[in-house]
Order: sequence, then structure tokens, then C-alpha cells
Amino acid sequence: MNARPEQLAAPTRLDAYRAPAWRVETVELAFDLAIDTTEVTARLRLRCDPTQTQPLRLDGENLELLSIALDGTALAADAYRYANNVLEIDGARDGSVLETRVRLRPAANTALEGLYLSGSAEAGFLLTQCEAEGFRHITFFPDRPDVQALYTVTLRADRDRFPVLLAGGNPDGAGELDDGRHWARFVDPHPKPGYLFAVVAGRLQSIERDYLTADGRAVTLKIWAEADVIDRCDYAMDALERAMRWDERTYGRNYDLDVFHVVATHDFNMGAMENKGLNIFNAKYLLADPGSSTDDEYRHVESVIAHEYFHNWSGNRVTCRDWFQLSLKEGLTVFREQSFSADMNSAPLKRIEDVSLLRRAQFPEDAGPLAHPVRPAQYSEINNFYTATVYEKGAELVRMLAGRLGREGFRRGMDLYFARNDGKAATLEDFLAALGEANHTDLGPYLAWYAQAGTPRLQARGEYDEARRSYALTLRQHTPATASQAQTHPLPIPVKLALFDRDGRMMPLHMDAQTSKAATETVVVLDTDESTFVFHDVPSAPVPSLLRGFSAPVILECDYDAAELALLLRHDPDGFNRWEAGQQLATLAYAELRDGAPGHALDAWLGALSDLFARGEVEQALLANLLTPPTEVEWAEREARVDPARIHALRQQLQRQLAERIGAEALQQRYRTLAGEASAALDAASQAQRRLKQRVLELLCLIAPDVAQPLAAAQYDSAPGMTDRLGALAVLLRSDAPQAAAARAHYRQRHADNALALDKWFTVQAQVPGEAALDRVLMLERDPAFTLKNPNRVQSLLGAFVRANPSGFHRADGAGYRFLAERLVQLDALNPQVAARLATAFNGWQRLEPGRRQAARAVIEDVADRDGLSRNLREIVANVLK
Ligand code: 0A1
Ligand code: ZN
Repeated sequence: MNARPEQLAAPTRLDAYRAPAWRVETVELAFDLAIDTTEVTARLRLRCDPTQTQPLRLDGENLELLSIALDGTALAADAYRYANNVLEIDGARDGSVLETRVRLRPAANTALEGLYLSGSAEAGFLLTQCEAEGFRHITFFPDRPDVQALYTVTLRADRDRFPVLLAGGNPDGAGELDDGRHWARFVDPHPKPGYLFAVVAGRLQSIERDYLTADGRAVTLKIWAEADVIDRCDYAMDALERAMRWDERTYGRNYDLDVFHVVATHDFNMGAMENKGLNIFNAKYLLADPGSSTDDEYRHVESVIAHEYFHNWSGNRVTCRDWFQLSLKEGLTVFREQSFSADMNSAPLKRIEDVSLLRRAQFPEDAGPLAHPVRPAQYSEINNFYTATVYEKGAELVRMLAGRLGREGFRRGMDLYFARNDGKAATLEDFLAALGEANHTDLGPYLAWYAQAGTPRLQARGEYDEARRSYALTLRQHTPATASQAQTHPLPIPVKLALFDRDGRMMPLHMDAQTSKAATETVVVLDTDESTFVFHDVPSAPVPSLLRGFSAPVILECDYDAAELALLLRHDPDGFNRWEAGQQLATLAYAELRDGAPGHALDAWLGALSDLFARGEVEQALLANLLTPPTEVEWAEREARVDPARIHALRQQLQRQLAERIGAEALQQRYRTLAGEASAALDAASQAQRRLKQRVLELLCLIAPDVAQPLAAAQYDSAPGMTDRLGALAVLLRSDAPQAAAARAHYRQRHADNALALDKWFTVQAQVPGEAALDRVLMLERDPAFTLKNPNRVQSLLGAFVRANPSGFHRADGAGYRFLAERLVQLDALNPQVAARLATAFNGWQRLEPGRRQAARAVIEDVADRDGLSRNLREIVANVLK
């Protein structure tokens, strides 16, 4: 076998955690930067408990070792060993100083981990990515988050080629050297783990703003980007300022260095990175301008800017003891970002968006062979655990805790958490302990949520006793076993609820003895397999509105009838639950269509929506969401033998019926009214108007393409901004309109020099549903702008196709699977992280109908059999097959 040694490595286990034998007190790093080869000198002052006996072991990958000295003396060749990515050194003592010098090859680094080149060798710039284990690609170091050190970083480089030199921390001098070279030094006063280290060097421009923190620190905020995009950074700067103010107001957290740098790159494996004092962003989440960004993208920039900034406290000041605790920083930071975005925009819309994402991305993960707890018990490759479960489900767990403690209690708990763990590497237990102790409550039972994979099913059954005027709500829970856990246990599930009378009014709630307080909304907690909650003084049989605001990440199974859901859809004042009732009703309607028996549910859904549409009292953006049924992915989740083509056809049929019930005339009229108000303004009302207009155009196009297509073509031509332009293009392409080819060509040419706009051109075409999609993708791959070397481009074409086009990817003849397998192997040789993430598109193959299932299995097994796969891809493929 020619398998690489790391492929055979045993997994890392949570229960095998040991505190580090060796720590690093201070690090002095010096970089001699150049595109092809860079040399790095590191001086580490080491600490150890003198009684421990472990030799000094440092991580190091792809490093060319040039020299090594301990306490000022060069080490003899037999005093150290470098094998299997570990450097073992004899003779080190507490207080020893180790000096190593290594050579790196940034331009050859296509994995984008460690030090690498963004852009071309002539014009691009150098940058680093160290989370999770990239720092060991830069220097020898105990590369684990619980080793926190003080950093001094000196950068040296040719001034013409690298006029800008940046590292995290405060600036501490700069100057000229011989031969046109210059230097700059940075000192970070806060101890940090290696994964938060960063440097950037090259030709970059900046915009700048002065900021005074609430506790009185003068900070310079700087956003850096290449010259051609620097004028698209203003929105991010405004968003950054909003996020900083919000964190001061909401959590009392202030920024803690004199400068805060943010850098944009087009070459990045993830969304962005919270390196201390030097955040690095995928350009996609930093640049925004009306001509080329959609409304959704503006909101994403705001939320990712906030997410990375919030990490400065939840992640950097308090970091993770080990990578099993990843959700300690990620779940918490996603939750903080969600609250911020809800405050900045519409709270119900944000909740709808977040829950949709959870259902689309996390529920399928939690229901298949890739299922893992929010705190996994083991991993082979940590980069594979930056998942929807760790991030999104993790955020839901924090939301439950926050809901349980209330606004003030949660703030008290967070204050204690930050105070107690500042400068430390903490665990999820530390988090729950601080929140609990600050509120004299034991939150221990919630730890079970972190340890158990799978989405709990919550069953609800209500019984009204007319004679007693009481209503008994019985709740039961059950979590199906997952690949990683056979036994599951009950969890504490907070269920926020209200009761409605048959006229759609909320009833006052009386539980047990507390008859005096008559709130109309309450929270009950189910923490056993089954429990019954009784409400008194209930004047008539109620319709319960359960799990309001999605109060727990569970699947609610309630045998609502269509009329009850329609009542909630018409009357629930809670925007989220109103939408949720519509989604459930649409799902019942879908089942009726699927079973060839259109009936009450379909009629109730169509009736309620056409009324809401006509009456015009629902806010426009919410109405657009109400008019959108659940995604094909969500419906596939509910079926035992998934046929993606059929699900797509049924969803189209359902939408066509909706369009017909509303009527082509009414749709057209509404479209014209909304189009009359078109502008590129970014305020909430303008965004809502564009969103509804788009939905109306899509519905109209399903029943009257000859009317809708010219409207779409005109909208494309006269669009004041990208939301309208891209929306129109999508309608033309999806309906195979005669005007589609011209619009497609026009867009390609107009945005030829704008990478992010071009990404959307690939995506909108990759997402056109149906069996012809693969041929279109193959054609698009031949476009000169397509490359496997750029992660954004790969996502924009391949990612969009395999993840957001089920009827295209799951072509009945299995060609979509063979195509993905081929690309995975090619990609893996360039960038294992991107390959592994794309491979998760195979998740769920076991539940496909037999023909597709067989085809998928053969293809995945074939990939698994290949030699020389990265540890990243190998782990995903092996797990998917389980
Ligand atoms: N901590 C970042 C996510 C991130 C993780 C790994 C990376 O390297 C490949 C990059 C970014 C966040 O949550 O924003
Ligand atoms: Zn994060």
C-alpha cells in the first residue's frame, strides 16, 4: 500500500485530553517574505512543569528545517528527530529558548492553509490561515489551542513588491533595510493560541476610520483590499462600527487593541477568520456595492463582519481548550451574530432565515451517517468538523440557554463567563457553569444536548375537556439512534406556546395554581420522555401554537388538521410561527398531491395564501416567504425512498396551483405596482419590495410565461441593482425563455472583471433544475473563467450544482455522481478542505430510491478505494459509506 501515514492515524479522542506537557511563554517570529520561498525564524521561550517527564514535541508540517538551536547552541543531528510531522527534541528544560529556522513555499501552497499566495505571483499578496492546524505549516510549535503565548512578529520584505506588512497586535516600529527592503514589527499584548496568528503582505490599499470604544480606547479601524476593489469596502466599515457598538451595549464588551485590521482575499477556504487584530475575509463576505451585490449579500456582509468581530471576546479572549470545544466559540458567536442581525433588521425574517438554514443543512447532517454531537467524541481530521451541527445547532443550544435565563440572567451569566475565563482556554462545562452559577441554577442537564447527535422528535397531542374547561397538552420526545450513537436519552426541551380560540385570538393562559397571571404565551420544559401540561379556564377547544420562535431544535410532530394550521397561518401575530404554520400546511398539501389525493390541506393552503395576498396586510418580505413552500431538500428529509425528480415536479405543481389560485391577472397587477417603485435603495422596505416582486414574477412565470418573460427581460434591462438583475436572469433561465441567451451573454460580458459577480453567473445557471443541468455545468466548466484552484469559483459552479440543484445532481442515470467523484479526486490533489466539503453532497444517498442508491454507492465506493486521498476527503467518504 502506498497510503500516507496520516491516513492510518488513530482518531483524536475527547476523553484522551491531557493538559500540555510543554507551554510557550513568548514567541518571537521573524519572516523574510517572498512569493516563492519565505524563511521563518522562531524563538520560543518554553515552560514546563519540572516534574513532568515528557520530551519536548512540536508540530510541524511541510516545513524545510534549516537550522535548530537550544539555549543558544546549535543542536547536533542526534539531539532531535523530525518524522511524521512531529519534531522531538532532547535536552529542553523549563525556561529553555528554542530557535528554529524553516523555509516555506507560499506560491506552491494550493491548500490555502499556512502561508499562501492570493492571486498571481506578479500581482498577488501573501497571507496566512492558521485555524485549525495551519500554524504548524509556518513554524514548529505545540499547535493546540490551550497553548497560549505572547507574540512579537517582525516582517521583512522588498518594499516595492510588499509595500504593506501586517500582523496581529499593536504596531511596534518599522523602517528601511538594505537592497530596497523594509521591515515592520508588531507586538500582541494578549496571549493567544497559534490558530489566531496571522500575517499579510503585499500591495494593498485601505480605508480607515477612527473609533472610540465605550471604555475610552482610541482605535483605528482599517479595511484592506486590492486596488480594484477597495471602493467596495465602505459598507463593511459601517457594519463593523455597528457591530462594535452593539457588543458594547449588549454585552459590555470593548475592543482591546489600538488597531483593528480587516483584509479581503479572493482565495479563501471558508467565510472569514477572526485572527487577533487582523481578521481575514473571503472577499465574498466583505465587498459590497449596489451594482454587483444582492440584498442577501449585503446582509451576509453585515453578519459575517459581526461574527468575526464578536469572536474577539467569544473565541479570542476566551478560547477553546481543545477542538472538541469548537462550538464553545462557534455556537456562541453564531448566536451573538443572530441576535445582532435580528436587532439591525427584521427579527422574524432573520429567524425564518436561520431556521431554514438549520433545516436545509443541519437536519440532513444529523439524520445521516455524518451525524455527530455538537461536541463530537472523536475526529480524524478537525477541518471536517466545521459543520452546520457545530455552528448552527450549537447556536440553537445557546439560544435555549439564553431563553431559559432571560435577557438579564443571560447577560449576568455571560459577564461571569468572560470574567472568569478571560485569557484562558475553556470548555463547554465552564460555559454552563458560569451561566448557571450567575443565576443560581443548575444548567447541567443541558450538557446532554452537546453530547447527543440526532434531531429529537417532539410529539404533541392536545385534549380539551369541555366540562372542566381544561386543556391537557401531552408532549413526548424521542431521538432516533444515529450512526455514532445507538442509545439516546431524553433532553430538556423548552416549548414556547400559545393557545388560540377558533376566531384566531390568543387565550389567557392559566396553569396550575398561578391563575392570577394571565400571559398569552408561556414556556413549558419537557425533560422526560413524556409529560402532560394542563391549562385551566379554557373557554373553548383551543388551537395550540407550539415551539414559537422555534424554541428548540427539534422536529415537531403534531397531528394538526388543515383547518388548524390555516387558522394559525391567517392569525398568528408571531411572524415566525405564522410562516411555520404555512410551511406545515404546504407539507400536508404536498403529501396530498404526492398521494394523488388533493384535498383539504391543499385547499386550505391555497385559500389562506390567496386571501393574504389579496388583503395586503402582511408585511411584504414576510408575504414573499409565506408564498414560498419548503425546499426540496426539506421534503426529501421526510421520505424513505427519495426520488428528487419527483419531489421537484410536485413542488412545481404546488406552486403552479398557488399561482392559479391567486390568478395571473392579480399577479401581473401586483408585479407592475411593485416594479413601479423599483430603486436600488437598501432600506428594509425597498428590500422587502424587491423580494416580493421577485416571488410574484416567479409565480406568474409558472402559469403565464408569455406574459412573465417579457417582464423579466425588461426588468433585466432596466434593473437599478443586482437583486433585480440576477432575479430576472434566473426567471429567464429557469423558464427557458427566448430572451435568456442574450441576457446570459450580456451579464457575462458586463461583469467579466468582477469575480464575485461572475460567481453568481455560474451559480444561477448551475441551479437551473432538471436532467439537463449536468450538461450545462460541463459546458460552463469550459468557460475560461472557470478554475478548480479558486474555492469561490468551485462553490459557485460545482457547489451550487451538487447542493442546491437536487433534480439536476441526482440525475436518474447516475451521471451527476460520476461527475462529482471525478472532480473530488482532482480537487483533493489541490485543496483537501474544499474537496472534503464538496464530498458531503453524497450524504443521504442511503435513502435514495433503489436505482439512484445503487449508482451512488458504486461511485462513492470507487472513490473510497483510491490510494493517496487526503485525510480530509478519506474521512468524509468513509463516514458517508457507514
Ligand atoms: N473560525 C472561522 C472559521 C474558519 C475555520 C477554518 C478556517 O480555515 C480553513 C477558516 C475559517 C469562523 O468561524 O469565522
Ligand atoms: Zn466563527
